[in-house]
Amino acid sequence: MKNEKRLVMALIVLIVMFLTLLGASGDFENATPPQTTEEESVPLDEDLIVVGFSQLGSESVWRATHTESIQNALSKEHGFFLQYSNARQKQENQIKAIRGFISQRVDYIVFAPFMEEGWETVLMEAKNAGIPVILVDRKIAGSEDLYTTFIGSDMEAEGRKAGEWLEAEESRNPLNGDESLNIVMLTGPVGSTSQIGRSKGFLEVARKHPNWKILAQESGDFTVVKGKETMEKLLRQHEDIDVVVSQNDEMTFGAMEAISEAGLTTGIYGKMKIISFDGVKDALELVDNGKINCDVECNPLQGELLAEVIQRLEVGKTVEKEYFVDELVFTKENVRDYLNDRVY
Ligand code: GZL
Repeated sequence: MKNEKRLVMALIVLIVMFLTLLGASGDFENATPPQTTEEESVPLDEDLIVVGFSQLGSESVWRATHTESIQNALSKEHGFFLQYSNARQKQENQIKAIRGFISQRVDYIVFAPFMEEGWETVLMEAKNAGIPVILVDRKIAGSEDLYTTFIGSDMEAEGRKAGEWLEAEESRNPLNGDESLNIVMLTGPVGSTSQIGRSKGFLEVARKHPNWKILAQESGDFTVVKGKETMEKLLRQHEDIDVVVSQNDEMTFGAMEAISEAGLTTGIYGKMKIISFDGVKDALELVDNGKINCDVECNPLQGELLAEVIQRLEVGKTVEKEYFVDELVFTKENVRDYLNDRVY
């Protein structure tokens, strides 16, 4: 079966190359294989497992680490041929890449869905082509039959952890009387699993505290620039913000710039408490120096687990429907135990 696949793939590549050399007119843009990190054709080596990987973008240190983790684990040395495509945070680019993988009859399709909605049609095409689909990092809405397994974070649990930290913090430093705790949330792109899960988890805890006032929930697109812009806007709209819940470290860096430029302070000894997500090294250093109060880890190192799961599928073993990576909560009390080992 795999030899047939290889021959078909090799034929596709040869036809495209031949027509390109002939200077054929017409739009082969959609026919050519998706962007790969190298321009080599798909291998004829029947032992390599061919994986098409559509990564949603390269918007954060977290995302770059996630990509690198998968590229390192699914290397030729480990028995894989990885076709990598960067969708630059556009769902239509992911759908195009997945169709490209289907036309090349890869062995597996792996993708980190930018948004939860909108995948039914293309994943039905993959299913009809008999190509297993594995989700990494984020989930999709719709039927679980559309994918074989999910490897990533429990985003709702991450949101709950953030709320539980704030509960504990408030019990350590109770507010005067019925004073309200004014909270703003910088979210990821609305409709992404990270935004949906983290918001849901945090708000579940917040609903137990009538004095917690959620003043605003606005997307900062998971980027430094947009995080700063959004925080500048919130500072203009709200005078007395006590807590900033920022759904990734990149937005936190931008928000802290805006807060500092407004002449305000953050952290253990500051005006505003900062709760962040991801736990990249630069953020953990800010936890260590007291500028960020709490950082809820989101673990991007998913490549090795992905490789293990694919190897299980290769020999016909069953796999779980979802695999959650291990994650911690970092505060000044424990961050020193992890800071030196943080490589991203
Ligand atoms: C979380 C991941 C998020 C990170 C951000 O699993 O989807 O996307 O928290 C990244 O840093 O941009």
